[in-house]
Amino acid sequence: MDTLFIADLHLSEKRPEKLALFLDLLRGSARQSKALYILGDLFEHFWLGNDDRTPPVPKVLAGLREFCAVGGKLYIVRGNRDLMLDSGIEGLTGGKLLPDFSVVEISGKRVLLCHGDLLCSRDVSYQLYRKFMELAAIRAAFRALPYRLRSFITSGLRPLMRRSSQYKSPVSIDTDQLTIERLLRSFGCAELIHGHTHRPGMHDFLLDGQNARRIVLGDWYDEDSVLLCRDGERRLLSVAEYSSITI
Ligand SMILES: [Mn+2]
Repeated sequence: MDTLFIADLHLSEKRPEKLALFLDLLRGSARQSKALYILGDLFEHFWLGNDDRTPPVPKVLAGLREFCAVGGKLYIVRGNRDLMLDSGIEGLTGGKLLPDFSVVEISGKRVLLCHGDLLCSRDVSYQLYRKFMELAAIRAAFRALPYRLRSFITSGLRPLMRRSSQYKSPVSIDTDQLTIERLLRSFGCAELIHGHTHRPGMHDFLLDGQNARRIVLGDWYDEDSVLLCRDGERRLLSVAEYSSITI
């Protein structure tokens, strides 16, 4: 049976076609899968908390709830846009929130999953920002703010981060191979699936003399990338391609 992976959907009312495509996927071909994994950055905006009702959040939550209610297995990993996600998302969707690094077994193989931002270890300022946002006191303080203030703060974060990344070299914001190898070793995996960089691809390399593979999911801005895992097979497909082979 198929296991599906998606990431970086960046769903927004500004791209109604991608929103509709995702809701169709949940109502249609994704139901044929054993499990659906969303590896972060489901929404374009920063997640405000469990009371986040920024459009298209209500529609998307309803779609995920329906998917789970009919027996779909949903797993969510936090991305940099959904750093404020917590276990409350489980009650809102019926899915399960996974740790930032999680190991799943696919056809007997241990596969490491993550969003991908933590692999970009050379981006020191981002990693510092992320550590700061993870502090329990900061998270509690953010949650305690009124909804409108949280919305105001996070809408200011985006242009700020865009501006700061303009001054970073492409190498410094890409994934770091040594970090990847260290993580694969420590989790006892030879395969990694992640998103975040928006550069879909499959990268084969040797890890301590053994074949290893890193699969990068694409985003849903211009494309709509789905990774299909069927037994030992891995295919990066568009939603239309995936749907056509599940019929
Ligand atoms: Mn990301």
